[in-house]
Amino acid sequence: MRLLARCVTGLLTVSLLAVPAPLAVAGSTDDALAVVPAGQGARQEVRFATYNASLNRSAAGELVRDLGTPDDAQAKSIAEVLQITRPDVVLLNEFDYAPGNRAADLFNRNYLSIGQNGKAPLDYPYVYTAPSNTGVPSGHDLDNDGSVGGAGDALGFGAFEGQSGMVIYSRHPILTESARTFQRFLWKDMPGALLPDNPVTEAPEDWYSKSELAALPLSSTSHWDVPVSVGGKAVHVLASHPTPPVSDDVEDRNGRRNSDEIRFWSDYVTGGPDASYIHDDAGAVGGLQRGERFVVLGDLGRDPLDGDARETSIGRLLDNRLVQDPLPSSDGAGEASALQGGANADHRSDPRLDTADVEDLDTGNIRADYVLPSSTLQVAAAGVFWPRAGMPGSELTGIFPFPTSDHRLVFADVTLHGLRRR
Ligand SMILES: [Ca+2]
Ligand SMILES: [Ca+2]
Ligand SMILES: [Ca+2]
Ligand SMILES: [Ca+2]
Repeated sequence: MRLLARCVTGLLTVSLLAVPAPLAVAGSTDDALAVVPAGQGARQEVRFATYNASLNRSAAGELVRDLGTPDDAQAKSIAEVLQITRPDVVLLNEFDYAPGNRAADLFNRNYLSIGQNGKAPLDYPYVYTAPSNTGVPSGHDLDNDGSVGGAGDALGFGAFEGQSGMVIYSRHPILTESARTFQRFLWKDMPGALLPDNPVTEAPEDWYSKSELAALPLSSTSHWDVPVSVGGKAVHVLASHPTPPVSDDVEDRNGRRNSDEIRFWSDYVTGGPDASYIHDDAGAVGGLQRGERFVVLGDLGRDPLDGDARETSIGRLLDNRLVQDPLPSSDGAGEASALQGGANADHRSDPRLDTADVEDLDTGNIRADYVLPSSTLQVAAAGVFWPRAGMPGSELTGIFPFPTSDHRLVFADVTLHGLRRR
């Protein structure tokens, strides 16, 4: 059923290359063909993807209203990107949280399950979402501007509760009862936390008061460990959306929080003593057991070398020997960097690895979005959906103002041995 549906898209004709082939996603120079659905080869592969979909709205209830009918232009285009790339498990960042999974279910029903522009519909029987810290009032003056309230004083930056939350869609069963959330884990409880300093006082690390630190979570949205059962074996989806390391001053409070939010995953997957400080929202302590399989997904907001890089946590995560980096890339990102110029010209990272089309006067395009499988998983292919200008699909990525998102979908295909075909 699924393979049949995939064939009728007509785009998807290229077989996967053998491992290792992190840069060459498929044997084609055609960007549109470079994105091939997983699982068409002799072995069964599972495609994990992350996509900052910019499905956030300016007020509570707006996204539910937009998704309540099947005619929202941006949502249709986001769905089309997903119907071209066809992830088996995908995390969407910047998807407003609405209690009772309302927005998540409406997007599934009114957009993903309806073929967009002749693409085959997607069937995601399993959905996971949970509350986010974004927009939750802290009751404190966290940005030290002299007043309490507003997006900058929320537990995570946001105009209303749940703005720019997260959702996971999956073809494979989500083990919801075993999912762990770390929404309320306090930043101060991380040993060696990079707590910011108020530079006008003598005391160190005092941007936040004691009472503020007693209320301030590490997660600006949330951190989730959501196990997905693939062929009877669990793969832990480690989902987050750390605060962008911007909109602060010399105290670098967002940069420091971003860094520690990323470090959390490195400690979590290492487990043992490194993760003994971690406790989840249900009170369970510690990280993953050694040998458990996982995929880190999310807009981590940080290029390893460029933009507002802090030489700490993204490097620490990428260098963790339990993590592998399949270096997803695209021709479109390389082309965009050259065409857009500006800050891009001074970047050190390979522009083909970029995943976000950021303004080019100051930051330039960066690698912000990651799919990082555990080193115990075999990666068959990886890529970024960023077609070159004029190629099929480029109308969905576009240039500012973007028809979909300023971020691009990133995926990696992993082989799971002993997988039963569905
Ligand atoms: Ca304030
Ligand atoms: Ca100080
Ligand atoms: Ca740009
Ligand atoms: Ca770049």
